Amino acid sequence: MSHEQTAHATAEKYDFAAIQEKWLPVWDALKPFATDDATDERPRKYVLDMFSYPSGDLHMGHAEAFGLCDVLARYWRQRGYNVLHPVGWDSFGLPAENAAIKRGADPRDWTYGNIEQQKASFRVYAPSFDWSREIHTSDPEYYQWNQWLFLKLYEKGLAYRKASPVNWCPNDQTVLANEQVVDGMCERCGAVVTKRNLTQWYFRITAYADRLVDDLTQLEGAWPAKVLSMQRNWVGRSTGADVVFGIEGRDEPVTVYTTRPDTLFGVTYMAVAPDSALAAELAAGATSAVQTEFAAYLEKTKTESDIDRQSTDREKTGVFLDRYATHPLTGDRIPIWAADYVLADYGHGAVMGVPAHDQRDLDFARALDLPVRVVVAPDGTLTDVDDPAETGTALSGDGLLVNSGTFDGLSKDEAIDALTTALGEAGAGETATNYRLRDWLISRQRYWGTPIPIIHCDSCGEVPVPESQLPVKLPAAEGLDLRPKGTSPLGGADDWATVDCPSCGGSARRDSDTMDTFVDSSWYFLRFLSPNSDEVAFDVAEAKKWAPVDQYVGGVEHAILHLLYARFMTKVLHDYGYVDFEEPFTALLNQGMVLMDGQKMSKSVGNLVEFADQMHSYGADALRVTLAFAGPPEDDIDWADVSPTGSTKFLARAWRIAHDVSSGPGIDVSTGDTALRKLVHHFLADVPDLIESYKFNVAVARLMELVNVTRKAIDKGPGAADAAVREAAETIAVALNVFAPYTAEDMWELLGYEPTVAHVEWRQAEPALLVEDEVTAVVQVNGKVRGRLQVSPSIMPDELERLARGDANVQRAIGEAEITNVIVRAPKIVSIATAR
Ligand code: ANZ
Ligand code: ZN
Repeated sequence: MSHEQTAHATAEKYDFAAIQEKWLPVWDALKPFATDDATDERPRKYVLDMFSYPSGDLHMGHAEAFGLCDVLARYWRQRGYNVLHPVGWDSFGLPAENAAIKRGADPRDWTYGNIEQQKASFRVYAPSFDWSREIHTSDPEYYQWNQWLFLKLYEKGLAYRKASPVNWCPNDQTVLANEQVVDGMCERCGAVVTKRNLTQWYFRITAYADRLVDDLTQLEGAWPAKVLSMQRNWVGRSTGADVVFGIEGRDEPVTVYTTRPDTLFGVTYMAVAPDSALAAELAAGATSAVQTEFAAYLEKTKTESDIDRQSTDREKTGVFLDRYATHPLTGDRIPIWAADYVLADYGHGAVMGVPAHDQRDLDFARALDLPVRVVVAPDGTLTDVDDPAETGTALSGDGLLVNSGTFDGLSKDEAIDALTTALGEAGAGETATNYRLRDWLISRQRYWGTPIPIIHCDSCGEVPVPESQLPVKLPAAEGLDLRPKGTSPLGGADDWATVDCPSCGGSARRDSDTMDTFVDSSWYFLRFLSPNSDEVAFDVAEAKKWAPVDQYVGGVEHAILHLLYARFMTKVLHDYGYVDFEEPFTALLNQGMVLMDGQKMSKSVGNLVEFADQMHSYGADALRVTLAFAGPPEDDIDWADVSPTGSTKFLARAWRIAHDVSSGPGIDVSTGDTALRKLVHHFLADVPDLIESYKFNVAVARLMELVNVTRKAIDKGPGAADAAVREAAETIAVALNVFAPYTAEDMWELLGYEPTVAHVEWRQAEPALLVEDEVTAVVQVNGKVRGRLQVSPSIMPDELERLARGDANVQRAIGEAEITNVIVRAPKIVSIATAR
């Protein structure tokens, strides 16, 4: 038997299930990731996964997100930081309610049952959570602080109620925020979304629009560029001008918003949103025939979503209102139309129609036979212009002004300034900024959410529930009709809804709406800092210590909504003086998705990979290593392309090394084999950068290399007793802790130490061991040695040639002669031939 065979035959078998069973109770007792030591002086880091929704057991998406985030949490601990890595559940929301309706159960039972299941799975998967900080948003201990926050916003006029047309899902029978309407359909159920006029609660996020855009510069480089641009686009800030048009037969003028005041001379009509107050008023002043036509058009418009109305491949329609505006500079008569492509709640709900230069306007003008007037010509002359009226393509590009009186010849940018100034002088306009962002609609007519802490009193109106009376607890679900019907189920809980007015003592009713669950998740990262406080939402001093979140990890599906709301709430809390920062998440990693056979996993497609099955077959460590090794974390992972079996083999190899090491702890490592030590110390030096730049897959590859070389050192020499082998094995155990905590812990024990390896600090690389060996490269010119260079053995040919040509002796030898040939054999020889 060879030496190699002996070693293997005597090694025990790597048994992931036994290792898991062995360490779980030890960790339960040890609570290695608790962060309750107030005297801990180490620098802090707050590492957070996006909030988990308890929709069932954990799935592969959770495995990836939580596995990768845990790499960072465990890593930073080993770098000497006091790391806060909490976990909680975003446990209010429609799915619980819908499931409860389907099964006639209480949403509570469904929700808390799922939480228990996910907790049990998390325990085994073993992210390094501080379990003592667990929170559930559906606990009154949590949601009372949503109510408190609501009152804070209310106090500042940032929470308010108004009647307006809102997105309505006829299937879920509930309102939806703009963000929850995707391509005109309900994000949750896919039903076509319609509009309803309802009185709803809003948070005035538009008051923060500028800061929500401007502060993105703080996140440049630390958040994915794509997310930054999605945030920017969602706020949709544009600048242009407000232009005031007089209206014949009306005292008040009408203001329109345009991004192109330079096209003012090209206006051939004005269009107003049919569902605006202005349209109704203008129509009311027209003939009865117009009124009838308008009324029918308005009814039709009301059934259309904003997306439909703005869709470019839809025939444009409108109703001429038989009214006229007056052009602010030329005095021309401008016909006024009602057109559904104009939205009531953007800008001023009215546009100046410039068909020659705006495609929507051109489509409208062509459909309704209105004139098209070119006022910006690419070459500054009308002669070569393709007439948009004929081509059907608007001229939206740059050019010089024509047909524009004294402004002719100006460039687009010059004209924007000049016309805005002229309008200002005429008292008919000024520079204006507009935002696509709307206020955040937060009320829902559903049961399973935070009750809005407002009481409606006939004499006093809206009365906030006094803070001392919080929480306003949800009434029991039993006996309530939870089915969606357009009014909140809470209204049916009469005992609950009927209260004395806190202000006059008279009989009053509670607001029966509940809050959008995005309110819950807009500040939860602060609750983790004082999860059990019944005095405050979060302790300001704790927030000073821990917040903002240093590293946030989650899916790109939250690139807009959740992040925008959390950023908004942070700014509100900042302005209140509760936190001293304005951005909640300093760095963001968006992990990709776990696919199967190139597709999103789903039961209906039949390609579902179950987390529980994978855990059963391979265990937590192999799963975590597989996910980390699969590729850059931002990319999607196709489960068909990865090999958990390969990961298991790697882990077994690593584990056996610890088993084979025959020296004891504390051996003088400086006596170890130099070649192996160099590899270990290069590893120690390089891997931190790899992990900090999210190159987890490369870090795992380096770990695999280290395991292979160490195995060779054991089997082929210098042997299992060499000090470098122990140093390598310990390094593997410590590094493996970030990817495969069970295997690492077991190795650590085999190496003669106490748990837990998770607390062992990353070792410093010794600079002396990082110095690369050098070799001498010879440079010949026409066969004679003219230079010698000290270079790295792994130097690339290009680099070697560059160094050779730069050498002073070599240059002297070449002189003015022309180089005819260069042969490079890296790292040893460069041979240069010249014409003589
Ligand atoms: C005239 C014009 C000429 C326009 C031109 C554009 C190009 P953004 O960039 O998205 O902010 N608009 C203004 N209010 C509107 C409303 N309520 N519904 C639909 N469209 C509206 O869009 C600003 C432009 O959208 C404005 O500039 C206006 O059309 C249109 F060559 O005015 B523009
Ligand atoms: Zn009252």
